[in-house]
Amino acid sequence: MNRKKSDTLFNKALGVIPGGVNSPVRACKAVGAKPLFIDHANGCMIYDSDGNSFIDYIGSWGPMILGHRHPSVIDAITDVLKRGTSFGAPTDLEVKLAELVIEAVESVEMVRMVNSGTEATMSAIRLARGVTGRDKIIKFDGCYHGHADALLVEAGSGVATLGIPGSPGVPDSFVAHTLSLPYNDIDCVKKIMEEQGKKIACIIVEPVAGNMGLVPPTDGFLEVLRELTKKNDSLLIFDEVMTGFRVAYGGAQSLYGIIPDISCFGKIIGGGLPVGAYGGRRDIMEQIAPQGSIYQAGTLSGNPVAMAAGIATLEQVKKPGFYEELGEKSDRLAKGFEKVAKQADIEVSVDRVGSMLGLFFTDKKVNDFDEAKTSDLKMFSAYYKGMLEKGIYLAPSQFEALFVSSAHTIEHIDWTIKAAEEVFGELM
Ligand code: KE4
Repeated sequence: MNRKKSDTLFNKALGVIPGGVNSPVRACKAVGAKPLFIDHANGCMIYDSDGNSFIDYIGSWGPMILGHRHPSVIDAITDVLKRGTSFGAPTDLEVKLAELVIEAVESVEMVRMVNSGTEATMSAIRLARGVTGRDKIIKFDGCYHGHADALLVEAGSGVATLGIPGSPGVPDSFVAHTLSLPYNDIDCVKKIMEEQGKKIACIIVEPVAGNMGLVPPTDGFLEVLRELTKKNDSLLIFDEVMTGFRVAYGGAQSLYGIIPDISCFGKIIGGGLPVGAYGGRRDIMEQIAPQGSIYQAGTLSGNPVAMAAGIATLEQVKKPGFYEELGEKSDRLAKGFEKVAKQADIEVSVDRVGSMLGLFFTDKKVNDFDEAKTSDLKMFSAYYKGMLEKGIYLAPSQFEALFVSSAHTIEHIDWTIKAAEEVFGELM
């Protein structure tokens, strides 16, 4: 594959941006590759600076559930630009997006817009600590909630990808109150909550983990978190930055029938522009400044251009049948991967929740981070590179998920399965 322009751009980028990228996982270090520089995208296709084209399963790491440049999103952005780009004052658009989120997610009675998933979870943690007057928090190994200091403990995604234990620059005192437990380990959570429950401000969890690869919750796990937080007057925070409006219109909480106290959102609600949000019960959210005393702020929070993109996106995904059709395509892909791997006698564990897919090179079901880390990372790298050569753009890390959009057609799905069949054949 000709990648001359990407390599030239990467060399330039390396001189002016740390690692040549503005987010670590994009550097493709984990798979021993260099990043392609993207020129443009349309629908489910992405085109690099050398004119190579790919079927895109990263989708900007989740936001592009409609595919790239969906006409309704582009129109909405174009229209709002006639009004301006940022006022630092309330607009009708942020009220509209808030109403859409509240209408979609049963547990959310009020919502605050921020500019990233990191801001959303960081603010949710501060809110939980402020409301409960407690300091300790529980997260789970392999879950990634953004790069706020208190949450960079045993994190997934880029932290796991790069094998960074936590991160230098985070004082021990900043994570002294953070307990990280094995995901899906009900007995461990029960034990810790029995011992320390009354000191725990909140449990924050990815209801479907997407940052250690895709790891769904095992039966009863989320229910136990809900029960134990209620029993101890702790708050349950669902980090739905990735799963929100991805796995269902009401998020993972609607799939599993759990009502968390606070939910975090991002990605899809911004339609490709920088948006995060956190929301929940009115009595909790009313404690956020300026209504309450728990502080959180942001110059560009509720930015009208970003709100317009988010509104246009949610108005599309709420249409009847959207998630059913997306699920059918995603199921076809998951089953296709399993079939061609089996034909090539390659051990893979494929999982799917909605249009989030995961593929581990292992013969066992992956239920937590330790198990995810035992999968064959070398095999993953070879698979990643092989698929890229065949025009399939996958996340350059075993510890990420794969996203199907409504712009992917059956032909794109079948083309991808064919590519996997060839790659698995070559791998053997
Ligand atoms: P951002 O600050 O990157 O918008 O969101 C942080 C975040 C919070 N919670 C969950 C469940 C997330 O998945 C994320 C961010 N996801 C990663 C991909 N796994 C973003 C990609 C990147 O870091 O470049």
